[in-house]
Amino acid sequence: MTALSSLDLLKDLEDATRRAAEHLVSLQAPAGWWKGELRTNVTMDAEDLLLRQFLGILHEDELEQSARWIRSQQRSDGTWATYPGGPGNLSVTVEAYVALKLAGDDIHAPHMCRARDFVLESGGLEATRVFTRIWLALFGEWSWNDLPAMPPELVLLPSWVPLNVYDWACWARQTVVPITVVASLRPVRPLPFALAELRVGRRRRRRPTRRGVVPTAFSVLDRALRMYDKSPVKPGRELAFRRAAEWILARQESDGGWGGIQPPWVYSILALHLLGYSLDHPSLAGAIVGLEGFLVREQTPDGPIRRLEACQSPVWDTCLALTALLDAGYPGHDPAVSQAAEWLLGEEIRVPGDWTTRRRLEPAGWAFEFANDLYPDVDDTAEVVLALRRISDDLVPGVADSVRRGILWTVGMQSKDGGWGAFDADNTRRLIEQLPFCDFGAVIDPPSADVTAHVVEMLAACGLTKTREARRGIRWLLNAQETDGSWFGRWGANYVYGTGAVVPALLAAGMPSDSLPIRRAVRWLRQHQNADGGWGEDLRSYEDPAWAGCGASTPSQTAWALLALIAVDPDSEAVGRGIAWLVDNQRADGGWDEQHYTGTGFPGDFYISYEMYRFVFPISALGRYLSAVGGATDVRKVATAR
Ligand code: R04
Repeated sequence: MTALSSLDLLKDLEDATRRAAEHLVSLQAPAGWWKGELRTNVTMDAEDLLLRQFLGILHEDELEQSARWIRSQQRSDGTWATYPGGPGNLSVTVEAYVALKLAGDDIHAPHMCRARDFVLESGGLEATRVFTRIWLALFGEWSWNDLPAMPPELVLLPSWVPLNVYDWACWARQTVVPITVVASLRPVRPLPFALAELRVGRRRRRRPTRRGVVPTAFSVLDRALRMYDKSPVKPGRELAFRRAAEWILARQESDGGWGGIQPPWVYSILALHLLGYSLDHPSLAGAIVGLEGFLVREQTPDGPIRRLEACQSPVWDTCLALTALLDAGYPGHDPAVSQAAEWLLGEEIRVPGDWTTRRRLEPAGWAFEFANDLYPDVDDTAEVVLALRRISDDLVPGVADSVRRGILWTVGMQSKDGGWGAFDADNTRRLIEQLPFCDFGAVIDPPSADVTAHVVEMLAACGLTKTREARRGIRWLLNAQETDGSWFGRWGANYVYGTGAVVPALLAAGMPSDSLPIRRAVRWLRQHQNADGGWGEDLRSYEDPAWAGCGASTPSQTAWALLALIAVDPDSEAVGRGIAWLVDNQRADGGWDEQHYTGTGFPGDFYISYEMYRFVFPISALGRYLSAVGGATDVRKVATAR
């Protein structure tokens, strides 16, 4: 007997699923896409103000509205964090403090004193990350001499030389090229104030000093490069600047940005400006105007606020929403479904990008954002194919061809070890991580369990389980299972995300549900089900193993665990309690609330809240559960309960 065997409960469940799907459809844009807000942390807003201040284009109302948002995100202990409920973060707090000081906040006001106390207690400006100190250097509050060497000649290295830009993850590559230009031009434009009150007067290492051959060699190299920087004659530097400018300009996208993400966008603007491009130059003007598209504006009782998205997720949100509606039984001819499919077809990428450095393939696939044609990614492509393959080519002509091209591209992007990274193949050279410059975030893009699982699930769904590529992917996944039975989540939090991705993939690929890897994974998931029936995993799990699988229940994480357990045994008691959690925590309008961030940008350093996760994954879980237990096959037809 399951918790939901009675007819009444089944009806409630069908009703909940229908209301959730209708709520999701109500959020669809007329053009067919979905896009939830992507939230990160206030460094986005602080850096936006600092960029505008540096360029001399900061308007009073922008300053006031961003400052209002930044103030609203400060916690009672005076700190800002990289995610709600997370520990105070020194670099985020310093950037927020500087932005508020720029907005005119009195440094003797209680909120500024509390922030400053935390900064000083945590090692002051001297202990912030390299990116923060670059911003300070731009305003003369940090010496360019006291930053790691970042020579622009980097862009001249051919792709077989270690440390060349194609050894860097695409997001780091697009950030580091413009930064080398900025850091070698060493501009200083003083703020109307100093930041002496944030200094402790001595350097404290952020990370323990690294020992060994490579760190020693790199610190020697760093010193040599800094001496070169000081020498009056630098042959090659002009060529490097020219090449860097060409490299940057060639990668500007139609929305005016770079890679669809804030850091390359902001540093490319700075680099072009410092290389002498005027703010009216079409590239620069387009870049600055384009940033407006990433602004979220909101009216609050305290007045209007503006905040900046680090990135926008329309393709990702749309393929997940499409899958959710299909899981709830929406047919291909439903307008919400067909419009989403048609929009996705139009987003297919048919031009080569930086991924061609490592793989010669016919251009295909999908990127995450509206405009990021040079960086399609494997994760989006796998999820788009998983959704589109369920749409008949008669209904949406062209689907079959796009799906076929997407599969070929994805298969071609497999890394040598059998797994898949997000944006590149074989982007695994750990050497870069040891550079003194690299003290923040992931700088390489090696295969991960979550991306590899999505690809394996896609190959299985397309009948390609028996291919050599799929078999190697499966073997990679089995190898990556943790000793406790879970899988690590690179792009979602955390082991619940990884395990929730891998289990359905392995089952789709024919792994028996009573095989050892699946039984171990199921046991791990059951062990981490909360007493309330849901699942949650705090982002602290990335730094403290005690938090693995533990945290307050959230809709998206509950759904991830359920997607795995439903695929194994929909009649289990754990599934019944998880489904009940989703139903009990649904809002009257059919949606769910989610305070916690459940997306991962960089483990340990950068986290993301995807607004749509709380809506799409519960619908998939409810829909798949319904069809597994013999409920409605098309929830649109379910009558309103009671
Ligand atoms: C959820 C899985 C789909 N896919 C994840 C891709 C997400 C988009 O990729 C990125 C988003 C990012 N944001 N910010 C950064 C970033 C990088 C991504 C970022 C980049 C450089 C620096 C700091 C932040 F790759 Br420095 C929002 C696989």
